[in-house]
Amino acid sequence: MSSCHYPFIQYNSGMFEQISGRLQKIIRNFGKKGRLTPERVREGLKEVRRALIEADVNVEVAREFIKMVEAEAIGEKVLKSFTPSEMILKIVYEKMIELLGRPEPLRLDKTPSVIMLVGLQGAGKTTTAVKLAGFLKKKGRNPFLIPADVKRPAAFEQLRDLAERNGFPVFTKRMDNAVRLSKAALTQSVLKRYDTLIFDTAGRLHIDEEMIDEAIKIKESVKPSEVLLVVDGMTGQDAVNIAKEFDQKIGITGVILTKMDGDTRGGAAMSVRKVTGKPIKFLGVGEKMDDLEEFVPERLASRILGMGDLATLQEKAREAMEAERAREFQEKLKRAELDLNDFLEQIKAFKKMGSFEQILEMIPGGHDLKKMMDEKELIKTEAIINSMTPQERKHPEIIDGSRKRRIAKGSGTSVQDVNRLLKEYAMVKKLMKQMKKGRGMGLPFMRGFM
Ligand SMILES: Nc1nc2c(ncn2[C@@H]2O[C@H](COP(=O)(O)OP(=O)(O)O)[C@@H](O)[C@H]2O)c(=O)[nH]1
Ligand SMILES: [Mg+2]
Repeated sequence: MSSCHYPFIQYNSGMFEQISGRLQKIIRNFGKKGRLTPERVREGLKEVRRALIEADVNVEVAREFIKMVEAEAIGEKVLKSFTPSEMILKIVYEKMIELLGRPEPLRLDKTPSVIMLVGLQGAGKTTTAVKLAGFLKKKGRNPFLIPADVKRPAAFEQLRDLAERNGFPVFTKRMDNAVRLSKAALTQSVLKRYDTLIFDTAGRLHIDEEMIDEAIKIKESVKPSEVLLVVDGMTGQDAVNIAKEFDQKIGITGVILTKMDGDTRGGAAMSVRKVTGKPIKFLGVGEKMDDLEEFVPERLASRILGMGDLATLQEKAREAMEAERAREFQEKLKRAELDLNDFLEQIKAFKKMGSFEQILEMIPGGHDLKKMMDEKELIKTEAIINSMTPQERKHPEIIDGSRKRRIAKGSGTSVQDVNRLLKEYAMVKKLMKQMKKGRGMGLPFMRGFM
């Protein structure tokens, strides 16, 4: 396989510009030649860590992230067809995805389901409420917007105007008590058959008791399926601290990071899941109604790294690993020293290589080999081999009738099963011999891999 120097293409401008520029440079510095020695890994990762801290990633999170990447990079099987920088890029990308956390879809489990938006003033709650209504509408739901900020008439008008401009129903009754208003809205939604309610609650410039108390009361009375914190993604660690505090005081189910289209450094996005344990659900990426994205960790990680299509890189790594494993197997075949211990291991390795199965279909005896990879067969094979003595595993030819009965009994299988396994093993052994003599079929399927 030829080297697949991965093109370092800057693909996203604006968003995460600073952090992605830094990371690209550091990763490129791992170089195109040589091996990823532990020293080289540690040296480079020190810089990655510095870049993360500069991007306002939580210090603990940065430390842990580096530890994860380091463990993998040092333990990683060196892929000969990959340059050190490609290898590091692949690992950083995968660990970044892990750090961002698995996406958790909106929970809409009741009729009506209630989504409550909380957050500080200016975070983007009202805008996000209307964006969410649009998102839900596209999913075939029938959303209803509720302005639950009774103190500020402007807040009420802002939501009503935005909702009406976009054609979404909105609760227009004015009341001076947020809890009573919430209950009234809930009643109306049942009458009008709205299936998803979005509550836009009051925010403050800072977290204060009054706001928290009101949010808790609304939460208790409307029993939301989701309490989503809307937080300005540009504020880095502040965003994370706000999330922590809201979660402790009110209890949130997820986070929406807004203003990700701006010059955000990425710290909030990279830290919030790890620090709060709460999933990122959406990203706000602009002021327009369509500027709301469902959180997809792969996409966000690619943006933070400033490179497109990292999935292709992963695919290439997977292929290279398969090829190298196949090469190892070929070496063993050449030496014709495959015993029953290796046999089991090899069948398992084969099984992991999806593409291998098609190739097996094309070689004589390959079909039987493929059958052995069946999950049930594998369990049986393993049980049978485990019931053999080490001596029997190395020299299966000593297994006679009485030994077969003992092995069958010990493994909970039948003598026929034991016979079949021995036959399959003999077949593989024969393939090996042909291979060693350098004639016969010469395992053409292997050549395809090399
Ligand atoms: N660029 C950008 N601006 C946003 C985003 N979300 C909200 N805004 C803007 O942020 C400001 C405050 O939003 P608003 O919804 O009123 O915040 P609220 O006080 O939490 O309700 C408004 O000018 C919005 O247009 C976003 O994702 N990107
Ligand atoms: Mg508002």
